Amino acid sequence: MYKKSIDDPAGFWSEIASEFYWKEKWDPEVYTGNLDVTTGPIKIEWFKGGSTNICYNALDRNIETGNGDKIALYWEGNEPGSDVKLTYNELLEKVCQLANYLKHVGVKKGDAVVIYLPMLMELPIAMLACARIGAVHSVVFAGFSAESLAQRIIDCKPKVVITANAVRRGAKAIHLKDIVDNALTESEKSGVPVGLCLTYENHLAMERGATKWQDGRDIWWQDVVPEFPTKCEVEWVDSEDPLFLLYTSGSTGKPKGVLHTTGGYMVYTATTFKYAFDYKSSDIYCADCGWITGHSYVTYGPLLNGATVVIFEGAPNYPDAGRSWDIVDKYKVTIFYTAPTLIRSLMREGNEYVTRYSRKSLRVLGSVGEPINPSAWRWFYNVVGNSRCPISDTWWQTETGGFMITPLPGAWPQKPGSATFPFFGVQPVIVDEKGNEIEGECSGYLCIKRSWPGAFRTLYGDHERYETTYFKPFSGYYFSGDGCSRDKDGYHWLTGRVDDVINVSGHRIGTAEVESALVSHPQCAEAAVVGVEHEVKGQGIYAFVTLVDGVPYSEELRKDLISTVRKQIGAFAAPEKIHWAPGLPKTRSGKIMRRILRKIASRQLDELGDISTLADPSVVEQLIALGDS
Ligand code: 6R9
Repeated sequence: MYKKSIDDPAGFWSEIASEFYWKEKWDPEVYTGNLDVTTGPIKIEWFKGGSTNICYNALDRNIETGNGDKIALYWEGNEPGSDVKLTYNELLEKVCQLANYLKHVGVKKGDAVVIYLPMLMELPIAMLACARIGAVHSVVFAGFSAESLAQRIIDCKPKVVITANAVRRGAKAIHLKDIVDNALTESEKSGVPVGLCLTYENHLAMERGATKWQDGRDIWWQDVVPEFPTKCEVEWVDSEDPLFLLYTSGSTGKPKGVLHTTGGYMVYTATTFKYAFDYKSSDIYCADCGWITGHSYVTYGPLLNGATVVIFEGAPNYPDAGRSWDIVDKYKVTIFYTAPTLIRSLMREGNEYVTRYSRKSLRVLGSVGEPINPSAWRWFYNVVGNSRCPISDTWWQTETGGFMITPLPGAWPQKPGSATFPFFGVQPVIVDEKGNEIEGECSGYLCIKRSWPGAFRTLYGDHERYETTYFKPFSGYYFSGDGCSRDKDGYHWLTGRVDDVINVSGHRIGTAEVESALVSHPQCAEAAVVGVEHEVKGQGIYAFVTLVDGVPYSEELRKDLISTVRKQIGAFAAPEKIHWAPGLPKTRSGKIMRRILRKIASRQLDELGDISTLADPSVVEQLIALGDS
């Protein structure tokens, strides 16, 4: 199949795409459009001219083939014992009600809708409702601060923001609606007023009476949505019409609005889900729902296959570190997809939390978000999977839409820590600094030759940045931003980001975003942020901070700086360490040498390398001396 996918991409993908419902077939003459990424302007198109609807394919199509009474979603609440389930029929009804409501308030094809919801059923419901009417959803992770949410609202100008009043995670309740209120005030000040904030009352976390309210703008979901009809006509959209935007971090301060379109994304997420997890119709699938994963492998990929999905609202260590395996036994989960950071944190708690549960339903395990270190891989394999479940270590990105390098369970021998081989249609290459492809055993920069159906099509409102960031660094290829090595057997080993992006517990954070949050503090003159190895989170944020002249260092100021970052970006981006820096190592042209800062942060002081090109080499000594303060 791999060979066919490379030799004849049009034939390979059109055969698969034909299994879906198309209102209008694509034009076979042009359907692969432009797979070519060797010459600009980059314009990737798949199944051009075809019209379809991803919500129809995920729900109606499965119902028509007799799966209406099958469970589509199980929801497990934060508190053990709180749960809800929805069949495909019920899910479709809920999606249609919301879709009808959105139409009623004037949302049309192509309009943006921002969704700021925690892991409730309403999150996939809201995405599918938008897709049904051709609206473009933009989900903002509910760990983002008001300022980050505002920035995203200002960029995509939604007609509606959908949120919940609060969420419980572990023992804490987080008042989401307050965050949205602040974001909406902010966006209005910047000339982007949002007229409607549809708020789901999550009464297990907070009663409606306690929620701050702005009459005229805020509407309770439960008061309006259930009044609408449970059937809603589908809006047929072109294959290349936008499906969603998802903002991700790059190496500058401004987040990038990654835009995915409909047809190719649909075919690709469904196919990757099916093969990389060896999906069978009897499977029960459970996933951790970070960011893009919540789109491709909680909502679209699984539902397009007619799968049963378990989503979990809470924290994996609540009430204790056995919660994940409790869920596995409760729902007889067969495929469990999670992140290395979670595996490492549970590993530290000891095996008893795992072995207390049977886990005998498990069949396939999956990992995503960052490189999985071999010791965590072995623990996941031996302890969680009882040495009998293959691990799909799936390498992919928000930009790629779906899995790019991944094992196919059972198809070839695994190596702990390697994502193994490319998925169908994907041609990874490793290039050196000059952009030359390197063959055989090697390491370098990971690029992809030619396009694949799930690829993103642009950065919203900034096609030039799309080309410069991804297609200019190594001419003729898509550049992933990751380092990679290939061993003598051809296996791929991802080595982490090579750009200014830090991966904290699988969350992508740009160093520039954290730096600009720090320097917004009136007493901070300059900041330089690097990633350091972290036992549980994979990487932690380490910030070098220069204060305004005359301001003394203090513990209070350190705390204040950290809380500035929490407030501006979100708690997940809080620096692990603030390192006072009277000066930063700069070249004569004023460029901060992060290479040196990385070495100081990780205490690899004998590997500082050449520091003679610095404008003032003595700052290095100073920084080392202050390192333990
Ligand atoms: C899906 C997702 C993308 C970055 C990517 C890489 C890292 C993701 C990985 C992995 C090694 C894996 N990454 N999966 N590294 N092995 N299996 O995480 O998307 O949030 O856009 O992050 O995550 O560094 O470039 P996104």
